[in-house]
Amino acid sequence: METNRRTFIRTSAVLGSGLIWYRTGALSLTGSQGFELPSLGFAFDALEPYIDAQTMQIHHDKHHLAYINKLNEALVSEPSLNGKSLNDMLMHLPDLPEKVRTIVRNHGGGHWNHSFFWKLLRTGTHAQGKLNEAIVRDFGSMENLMTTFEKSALGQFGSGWAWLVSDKGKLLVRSTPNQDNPLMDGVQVPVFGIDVWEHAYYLKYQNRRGDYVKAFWNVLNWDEAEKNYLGSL
Ligand code: MN3
Repeated sequence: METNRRTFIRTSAVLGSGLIWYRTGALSLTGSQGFELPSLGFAFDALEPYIDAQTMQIHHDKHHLAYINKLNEALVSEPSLNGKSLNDMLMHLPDLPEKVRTIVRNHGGGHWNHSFFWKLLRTGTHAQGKLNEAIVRDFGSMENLMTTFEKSALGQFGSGWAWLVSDKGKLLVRSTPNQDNPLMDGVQVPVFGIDVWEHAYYLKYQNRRGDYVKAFWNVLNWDEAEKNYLGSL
């Protein structure tokens, strides 16, 4: 009995210090020692009725956090990666030690993609500026971009993401499976993307991924997309 209790206390102490270690680690996306869940930046119900509050809460507080925890757990065993940025690791996956490569790809990819995605969600913005000009130049019209993007999001079999990417300023639509992202190819810069895992829409839209993708246009933060595009030039 006493032994069990002592074991319990010791285990709690270890878990406790682990939590402190995560909390005091480097900031999200800028270091590999304890990545942290970034704040969503808006209320869970801010995107209603297009994306419901319960989906946002579970998606951010449970799914995104789980990617971060798994990533941190794996990196504890690989101190050679201390101080490397997540971008750097994702852009050079083949250079990573094999024992953490898949975890960084899946869970580091998950952390990057979701951190990117939250900033791209806001109602009431409109396409303008250089990005809007480039969309008309490369797709002919906004309608054509939307159709192409929706097709890509619907055509991604199973879980994944659809993206608008900039390849040195030229815009392209593509999709990636699982938590892969365009950084992993090392050339293209994501301008915006949509999470088409079922956890992103199933509570509200069930099997109707197409309705969710169409609703996305109402919550896409074009100001953030413009920033991403300008950063790619
Ligand atoms: Mn997701």
